[in-house]
Amino acid sequence: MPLSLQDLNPNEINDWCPGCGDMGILLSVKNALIGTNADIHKTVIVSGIGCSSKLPHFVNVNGIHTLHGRAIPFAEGIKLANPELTVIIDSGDGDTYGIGAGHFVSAGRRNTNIKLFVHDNGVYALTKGQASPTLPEKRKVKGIPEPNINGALNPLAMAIMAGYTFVARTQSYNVKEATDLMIRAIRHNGLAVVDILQGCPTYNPEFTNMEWFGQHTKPLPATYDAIVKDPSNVSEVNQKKLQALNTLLGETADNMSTGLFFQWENPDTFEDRLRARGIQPPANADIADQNGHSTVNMDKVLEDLAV
Ligand SMILES: Cc1ncc(C[n+]2csc(CCOP(=O)(O)OP(=O)(O)O)c2C)c(N)n1
Ligand code: SF4
Ligand SMILES: [Mg+2]
Repeated sequence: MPLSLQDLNPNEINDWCPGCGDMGILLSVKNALIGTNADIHKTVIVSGIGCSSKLPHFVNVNGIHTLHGRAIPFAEGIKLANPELTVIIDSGDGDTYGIGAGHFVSAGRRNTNIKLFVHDNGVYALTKGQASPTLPEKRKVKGIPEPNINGALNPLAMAIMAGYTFVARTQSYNVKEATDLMIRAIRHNGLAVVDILQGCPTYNPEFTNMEWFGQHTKPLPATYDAIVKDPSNVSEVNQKKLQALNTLLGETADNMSTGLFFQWENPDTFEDRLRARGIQPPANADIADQNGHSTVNMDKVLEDLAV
């Protein structure tokens, strides 16, 4: 039986504020799972802490709501333990680009086949709307007494530089585009990030509503070709990265593009690198013989760990 919305959240339960963009993202995630014909027993959604990070509770797949800023290492561990799983992270901009920034950058060096869907609302919403790392300088939101004194990070330019092999942006109220990019990210063999500009009507109502996104974002031109055709051609890879960086760095906070900026089906994932060293995923290891007797030798495990 094909997967349906009914299978993924029969009661449509969530506890976000009315109009919250997280609901559009939730619908897009569910659509993307249906669109990729996901096996709900082999799908895991990982999150950190924040309003956005509640998402795993609202989808009927395996889920883990971890620590603030730590979704990426949990997700990497899950994927390496059992590469058969589809591992998706749903976390906030604060969680991913603030407290989790070190993990965000380091993940690029590994290219583990996991997917980051970042709910980018410009604020730490769960803790009452302080400025997040993507809130532009001089922008005033409800949770800060004066306009933002810090400049904003450019997370997708950071992702390109760090080594992410699929880099895209969309917005929470464009469920069609978000679903499409999520499906492509899930099908991509490698580390993918989709930054999702997200409406927070409670703490950032002025700059994250449907009308504002409609006026200040536009799809990348149809002529923009994000995909590396020959994965082994370093100069093509670099040319496509430069194209993405030029586009991202040429944007302003009031004029942003949505769509796929860069994709490189780099065959060298972190799973491949471990396999090349003869390291097998623990989930594939034999743990018992035909009679059900344990074959695990703890002495050997402890010996391997000794320094
Ligand atoms: C180690 C740690 N520091 C701080 C907090 C408090 N805290 C909880 S959620 C959050 C910010 C969440 O912001 P974001 O990731 O953007 O998610 P949003 O609520 O906007 O969806 C903070 C600072 C915490 N839970 N743990
Ligand atoms: S505070 Fe903002 S992000 Fe959190 S549930 Fe409400 S609208 Fe959504
Ligand atoms: Mg946020």
